[in-house]
Amino acid sequence: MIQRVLVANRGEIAVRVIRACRVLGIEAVAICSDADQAAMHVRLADDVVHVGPSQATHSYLNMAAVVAAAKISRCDAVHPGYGFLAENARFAELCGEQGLIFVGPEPSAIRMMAEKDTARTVAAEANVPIIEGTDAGLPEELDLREEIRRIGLPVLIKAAAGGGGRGMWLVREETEFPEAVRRASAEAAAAFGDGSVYVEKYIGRARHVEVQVLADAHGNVIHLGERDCSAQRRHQKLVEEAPSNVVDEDSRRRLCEAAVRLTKRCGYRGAGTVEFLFDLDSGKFYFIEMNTRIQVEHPVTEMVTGIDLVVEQLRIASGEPLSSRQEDVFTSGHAIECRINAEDVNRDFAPAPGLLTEFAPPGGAQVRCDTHCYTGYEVPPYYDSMLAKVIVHGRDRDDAIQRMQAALAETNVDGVATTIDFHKRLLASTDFRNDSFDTAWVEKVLLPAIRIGETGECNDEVGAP
Ligand code: MV4
Repeated sequence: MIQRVLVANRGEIAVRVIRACRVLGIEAVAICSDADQAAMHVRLADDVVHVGPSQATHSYLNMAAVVAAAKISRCDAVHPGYGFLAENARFAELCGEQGLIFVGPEPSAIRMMAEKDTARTVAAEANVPIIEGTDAGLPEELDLREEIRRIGLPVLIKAAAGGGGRGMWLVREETEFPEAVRRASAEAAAAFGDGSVYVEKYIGRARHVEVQVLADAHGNVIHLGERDCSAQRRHQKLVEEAPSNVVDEDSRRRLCEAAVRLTKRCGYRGAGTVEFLFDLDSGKFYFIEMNTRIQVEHPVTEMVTGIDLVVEQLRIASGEPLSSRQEDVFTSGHAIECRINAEDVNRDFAPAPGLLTEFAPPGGAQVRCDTHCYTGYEVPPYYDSMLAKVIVHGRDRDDAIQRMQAALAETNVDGVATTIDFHKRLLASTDFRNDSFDTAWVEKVLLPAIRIGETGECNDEVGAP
């Protein structure tokens, strides 16, 4: 078993990983930058190593400093959390070279899924539905006119090195197409150092549905059901839930089995997430990406399955078999997570760092709050603006919504602007309550309605019940 873990992250996920270490009797060593010396993850850890100045590029993203911190503090493993170095194949490799266990998949699997065109090919090989489209290449290699006639407009041009919504271009007219591919390729080359692009049919009305998977080092792969993360703004998720009530039983089974096939095909180990678009017009689902890390929204899956995903990650990395077989995994009820960010919704969600003069998280039955914040904590301007995740579990979706409303009503954060009021509006809206929205809804419907509400031109309850 792993004895001592370097937690190569900060904020709530560092706290989350330290807690999982405690459960397993593993020692946890924190890293910190200048700005984080009084941070919660530093206080909770058994030991701490300072890795550099406040700017993440010089501290949490400094691979040599992070690996050195693990060696100096006599750790035998490194947990990367999410963000920062979590999906950096070179970092995973470096850990291995230094005799450290990287809590995550092999560098080869990280790489395979980071290249979106390769991921698409591997998915197709695993008989996982992919969106009608082309292989990747440079503009001159793509036989454009024929491909586009086959696929049908509109199409999305995607950068092979993109992902998470970066490097995508929508094309509606055939005449725009050749020039759009050249421009997309040039921009991809500038942004990612790789000009390869591929083309997919554009799915206009969809939900973002993703499947949580776990794979151990003994060839066992299971899924823990799906999450729905369709409430997003500019590819930043705001609310996530489990399960997705728009997916019927038959689609759910095929979706989850497809995720397991892809996981096996890429030789995966650890916790991972297979993302799909669920086309609301056809009722079909299609693979889009695989995330090779623990995700922000993992707690909704924990709430409905009762499985501690970070404990599972550490057990898998220690060479232990999965603690559950597929036939022993059951989901019950419905879970919702709201991300509470220090952002000013009225200023286009601009980050709002500063002193938390009050931080009162919610509590009570079936309420969980994952956070690193406390009253008197100063939110630094250098990192992600997420303060807390409020997660509730209810007997069904309506019950979960009610519990989330109660939880947010008692949450009190003062000193900085937060997204709490935004979440209250979202939970009160008819569209959300009816589960009748898509991935564009927050930007196209909810936020415009909230903005008009603020100038007094419209009732501030969006589609009031
Ligand atoms: C798409 C799409 C429509 N058609 N691909 C965005 C992030 C990346 N993972 C893939 N994304 C999309 N790919 C085709 N062929 C629409 C999106 C998309 C999206 C996907 C999931 C959640 C939110 C989204 C918001 C805008 C666009």
